Amino acid sequence: MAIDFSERFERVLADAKTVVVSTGAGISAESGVPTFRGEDGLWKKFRAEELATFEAFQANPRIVWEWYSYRREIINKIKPNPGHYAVAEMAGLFDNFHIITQNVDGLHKLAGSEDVVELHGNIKRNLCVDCGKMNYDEEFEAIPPLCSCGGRLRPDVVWFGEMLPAGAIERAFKVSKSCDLLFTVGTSGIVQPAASLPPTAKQHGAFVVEINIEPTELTFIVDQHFRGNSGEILPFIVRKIKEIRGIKS
Ligand code: BV8
Ligand code: ZN
Repeated sequence: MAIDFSERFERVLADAKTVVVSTGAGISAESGVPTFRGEDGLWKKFRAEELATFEAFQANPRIVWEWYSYRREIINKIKPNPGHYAVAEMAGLFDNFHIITQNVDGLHKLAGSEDVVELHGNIKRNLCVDCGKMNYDEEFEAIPPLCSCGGRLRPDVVWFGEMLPAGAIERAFKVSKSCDLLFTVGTSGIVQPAASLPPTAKQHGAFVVEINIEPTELTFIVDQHFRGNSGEILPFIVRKIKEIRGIKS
């Protein structure tokens, strides 16, 4: 694969101290996780408003749970792809490195990334809507499952109209404002407030790189857009960083 690095990008790769990687569903696409808006996008079969909202859960807990069980089944069978591993390796190449993800599939951690900011929660965790206790069961007798307190369990993900975990979004904006380089990978840049991270980094002087198979809502603000699969481009960029910094593989 040949991708051209602008001179400025090469200089940024050489000098950057603080780097942020912000990922969306596209980085997991090559692992077999359906994205939300692509050809096989989840939203194609289901509408977000119908399913990923607390109101939908209240009105149709069974349908919402069946949708999440369907996604959990897919996610439990798949593995990280070279893009996730490249991001995990990148962490060791810079002084300060932060991974922020909109994904709820846990694949960054599975690929070895320790410190992952999960803006929208994690599909493998369940939460009791009554007592707030976390539950990590995978199998349940009844759908929707109940907590030991009798309360209803919900997936521990952030639904539309819900606040993001306070610490997570604060940290995401803090590092986006102070980084030298931000990669936005595999996200259509539609869902807020996650979609504001790349523009925020740009406004604060960072070099912003987009990796996507098509242009997005963010393409017009980035400094460099790489068109293609993140599973191919990210390992290529890691090799380039090592070459520029004289790091042996
Ligand atoms: C909040 C968890 C406030 C659940 C998710 C009008 C204007 C602006 C904002 C709003 C508005 N109306 C409502 C809002 C707010 C709303 C929002 O942004 N709506 C959108 C639809 C406009 N946001 C919220 O509600 C958020 N909360 O704002 O609270 C508040 C304030 C006060 C008090 C109370 C509340 C909460 C949003 C979180 C929703 N939860 N997920 C679950 O997963 O089930 S969102 C879910 O969809 C994902 O987490 C992710 O964030 C989003 C999907 O986006 P992407 O990850 O970008 O995926 P997508 O499929 O779109 O794109 C994939 C990309 O990958 C594509 O570009 C494709 O080309 C690319 N790709 C594919 N393959 C590859 C690839 N790239 C590289 N390589 C490949 N191989
Ligand atoms: Zn409970």
